[in-house]
Amino acid sequence: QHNVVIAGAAVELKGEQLNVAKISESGKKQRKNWTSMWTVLTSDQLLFYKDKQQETGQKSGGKTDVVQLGGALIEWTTEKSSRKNVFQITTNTGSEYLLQVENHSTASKWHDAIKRAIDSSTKA
Ligand code: I3P
Repeated sequence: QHNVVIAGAAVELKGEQLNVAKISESGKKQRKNWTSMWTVLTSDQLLFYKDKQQETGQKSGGKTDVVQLGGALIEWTTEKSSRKNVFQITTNTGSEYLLQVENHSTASKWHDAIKRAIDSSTKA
C-alpha cells in the first residue's frame, strides 16, 4: 500500500483561537462548556491546546485534545447552539465537537480546511 500525495491537497493551517465545545465523548453526551482553544490543523488531526504557549512547549500542563479526522464528519449547524458560525465535527469513535468563531470568513476557512483534511485522510 502506498501513501498517495495529491499535489495541492496538503492541508496545514496555522493555529488560531477558536471556541470549542465537546458535546459527546464516545457517544456519551457531555455538558456543553465553550472554551477558547488554540487550534492547529495537521493533515489528519485537529489539535486543541489551552493556548499558543502550550503548543510551542514554552509552557507545560493543560490538556491537549487530539481529534483524529480519518472517517470523521463535518457539518454546519444552526440547531445545536444559539451562536453563529457553528460547525460540528463527529469523529469515527463517536465524539462530537462544536467549533465557533465570530468572524464568518474565519469560520468558513477552518470548516473548509478541516473538510479537505477529512476527505484526504479518510480511506475509500
Ligand atoms: C449553557 C451555556 C451555553 C449554551 C447552552 C447552555 O448553559 O449557556 O453557552 O450554549 O445552551 O445550556 P450552562 O453554562 O448552564 O451549562 P450556546 O452558547 O451554544 O447556545 P444549550 O443547552 O441550548 O446547548
